[in-house]
Amino acid sequence: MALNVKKDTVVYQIYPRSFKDTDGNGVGDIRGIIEKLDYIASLGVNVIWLSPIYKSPNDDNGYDIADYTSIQPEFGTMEDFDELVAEARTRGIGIVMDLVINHTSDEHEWFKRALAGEEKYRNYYIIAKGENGKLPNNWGNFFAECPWAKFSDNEDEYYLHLFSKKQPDLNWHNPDVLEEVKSIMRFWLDRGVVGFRCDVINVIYKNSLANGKKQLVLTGREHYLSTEGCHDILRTLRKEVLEPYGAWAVGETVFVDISGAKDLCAPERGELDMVFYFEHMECDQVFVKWFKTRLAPKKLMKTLTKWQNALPWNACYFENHDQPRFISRFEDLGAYRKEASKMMAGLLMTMRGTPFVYEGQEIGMTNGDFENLDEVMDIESHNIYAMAKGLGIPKGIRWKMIKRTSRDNARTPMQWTGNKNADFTNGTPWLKINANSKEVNVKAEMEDPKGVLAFWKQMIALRKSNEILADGSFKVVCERKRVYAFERELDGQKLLSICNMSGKKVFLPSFVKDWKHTVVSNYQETDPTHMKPFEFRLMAQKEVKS
Ligand code: TEU
Repeated sequence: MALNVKKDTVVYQIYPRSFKDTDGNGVGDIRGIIEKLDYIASLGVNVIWLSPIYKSPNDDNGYDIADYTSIQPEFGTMEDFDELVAEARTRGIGIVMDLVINHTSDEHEWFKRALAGEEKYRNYYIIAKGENGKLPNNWGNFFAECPWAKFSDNEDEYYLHLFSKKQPDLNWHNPDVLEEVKSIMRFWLDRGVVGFRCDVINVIYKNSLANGKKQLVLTGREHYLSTEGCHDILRTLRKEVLEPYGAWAVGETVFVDISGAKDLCAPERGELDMVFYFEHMECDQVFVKWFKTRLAPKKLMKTLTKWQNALPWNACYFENHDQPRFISRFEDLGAYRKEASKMMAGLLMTMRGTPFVYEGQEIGMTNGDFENLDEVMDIESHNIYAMAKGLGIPKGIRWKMIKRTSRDNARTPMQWTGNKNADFTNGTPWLKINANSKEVNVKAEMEDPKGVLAFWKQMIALRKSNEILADGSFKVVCERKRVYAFERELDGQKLLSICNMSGKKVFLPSFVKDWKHTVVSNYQETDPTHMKPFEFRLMAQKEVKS
C-alpha cells in the first residue's frame, strides 16, 4: 500500500479498551475492531492508529508494556492481530502501532532481571544513588508522583520514572536498548504494520541527571527535552528500520515548541514525519491543564495559525485518548452539539496536514458524565486529586478539576447504539458509559443522512479527493473574536474555510461576498449576512464538485 502519508492519509485512532467488546469481559478487543472494520472503512479513513495492545499490567492502560511482542490477553491473540492487519489491508487500511519506548512496565522481563541483579539489565534502566538519604535529583513527574522509586531495599538506590512508578524509564545511553527497540519495530513491521505513533518520544534521552531549574511543572525537563541524543536515535531508527520498510512515524512531543518541532520533522533531517504538538490543547487552561478556564476562540485560532504557518507539514488533531472531548470545551455549546462537531470536522479536514480523528469524534461524543471519583479509573486523575488534596484544595474544587480535565472523558466506551451499554459490551463496561448514548450513537447517526457522522464522512471524502485541501498552501484571512477563516491555494485555485467558533449568531465578514460558491456547509440554509452558531462553510470562487 503506497500511500503518501502527507497528502492521502486520514488517520482514525482507536483506544482498543473502549472500542468494541466481543467476549463480554467489559473491555474492548481486537475481534471487536475486526467486526467494525466495515464501519471504519465507511468513514473513508485509510490508517488506523491503535493505542497499545501489548501485554501490560494496565497501570496506565497499556502504556506500561510488559512484553512488546505479545498481545494483551484481554484484547485477544496474535492470530487476531494478524487477521486484523490482513482484513484492514483488504479495505485499503494500514495499521499504525503505538511505540512506547521511554519506559517499560516494571513487570517487563528486563526490569525483573535488573531487580534480580543482572548487570546487563540494570543498565537498561536509569538507576541512581541518593546521597545522605536524599533523592538523586529534584526532578518532577508527569503524573504528579515522585519520579524516583527505591530500586533496592537495602541500598540508597532509585530508578527514574517520569510517569507512574510502574513505568521505569529506559536508559537510552545504552546501545543495547536501541538494538532491542529496532528488533521490536521490525517484528511489527514484518507483521505488516505501516508505521508508528511514538509515545513521548522527545523525552527518551536524558542528557544528565543534574538538578533542574525550579519550575511549576516538570522541573528538570531541560535535561531531557529533544536532546541531541534523541535526534540521533530518531535518525537511526528512520534510516535502519522505517526507511527499508517504507514506514512512517508521528511523534508525540510534549512541551514542543515550533523550533523543536522543525528539528524533529524537517524532511532533510530524516527523523519524524510529523509531530503532535500540545499548544492548541492548552488554550483553555491557566498554567497547567488541571486549571481550566473559558476557551477563548481567538486564542485557539492564533495558535492554529501559528502552527499552520510554521511547518510545511504536520499532524492535525483535536482529540485523542488523553484530552477532554473538544466540543465539550465550548462553554456556549448549549443545544449545538451536532453543529459544533460538524464545524470541527470542517476545520480539521480543511487545515493543511495529516488529520487524525479519534474514535467517537465522528459522532460528536462528549465528555464522560462522571459523578464522583470512584467512577474515574485513570491513574493520572487519581494522582492529581490526591495532590490537590495535599495542597488543601477543597473537595468540591478538586472534583471540578478532575471532571473537566480527566483523560477518562475521552475514554468512555464507544457508543454504538442506544441500547443497554450502548452495545459496546454484553458484560460490565470497564468505564461508565455516557448516559447520552441513548441519543448520541452510531446507529442513530447511520439513519440520519444529514447527521454528524454523514458530515464527517463528507468532509473526509473531500479532504482525500480535493487537491487544494490535500496540498494547497495555508493563509489566514480572519481571526475575529468568534470567526476564523483561512484560504487554501494550489496552482491559482483557492478555497476559503470559515468557522464560527461560538454558539452565537455572528456577522458574516464582508470579504466572503467574493466567494460565490458554498462547496459545503453544516447548515442546510446559509444566510447572506450572518453565520449561525458553530456554522462552517467551505467556499470557492468558481464552482467545485463536493
Ligand atoms: O502521554 C504523554 C503526556 O505527557 C500527556 O499527554 C499525558 O497524557 C499526561 O496528561 C501528562 O500530564 C503519553 C500517552 O499518550 C499517555 O496515554 C500515557 O499515559 C503517557 O504517554 C505515558 O506513556
